[in-house]
Amino acid sequence: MLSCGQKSHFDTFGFVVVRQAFSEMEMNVITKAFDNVLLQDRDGSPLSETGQSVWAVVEKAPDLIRMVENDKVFDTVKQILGPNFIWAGSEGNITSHKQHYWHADRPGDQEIKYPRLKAIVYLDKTSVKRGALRVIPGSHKLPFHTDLWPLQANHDRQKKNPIPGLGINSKDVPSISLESSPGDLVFFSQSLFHAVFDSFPNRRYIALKFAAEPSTHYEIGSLIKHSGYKSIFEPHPSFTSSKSSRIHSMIRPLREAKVRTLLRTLKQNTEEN
Ligand SMILES: O=C(O)CCC(=O)C(=O)O
Repeated sequence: MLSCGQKSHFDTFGFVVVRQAFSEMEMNVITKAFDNVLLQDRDGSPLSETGQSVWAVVEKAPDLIRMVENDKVFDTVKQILGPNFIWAGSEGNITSHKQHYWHADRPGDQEIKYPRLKAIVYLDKTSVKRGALRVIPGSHKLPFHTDLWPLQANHDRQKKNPIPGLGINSKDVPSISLESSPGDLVFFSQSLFHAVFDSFPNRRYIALKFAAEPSTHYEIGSLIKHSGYKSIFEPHPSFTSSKSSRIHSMIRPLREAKVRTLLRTLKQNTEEN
């Protein structure tokens, strides 16, 4: 559970860090499960120089699924997104790049209206000088979000320094670094601008993604656009066969959204014919 102060911090600045949400013992279990899933995914081969990304990493290991059911994750997400929040997938990453330029995961003023949340657990220590996630506080809100559009354009296309339209280098953009030790949980709005600089090889992290219950066709469309129809509407068998009421509560609204989408398509097709 977030305190009132932490919740206000999230609402105002777009992120909150829960320190030592997981104990050392829990982190040992999580790290071992993560390493196993990624090793299996590359068929036991050595890690490539370009790192590795695995979608639905959490869904592939019971020890990782337990993270999502944990109060520190589940209750916090519920506080931020509301009781009917949905599961929007997970990623396991071992990064090799030195930097990841400024971007919002769900950029644009329309996207801001639909709350989506990322929770990251870094499995290796990061610091200001060594690969910590940087964020621009308050950039999940309008009009600041659109004022920062040159950052998104630079991420999507040129990757230039200085940044066209802002005239400063990426590393000099005013921001704060969210240093992290294993066990910390970093929550941030997917509309928030974030970046990584001075990273190191084999930096490992697990990202859990959540969204408020979709209530409009735009929101359903956005989920499909960003996550893919299959990964949104066809949850992993480990989730559909789970005995956990928490896991089911996160995928149930998706089933309802899928039915609404199919009915709408059917109606459109009928009207066209
Ligand atoms: O590499 C990281 O720490 C965060 C990656 C990132 O930018 C993202 O998850 O969108």
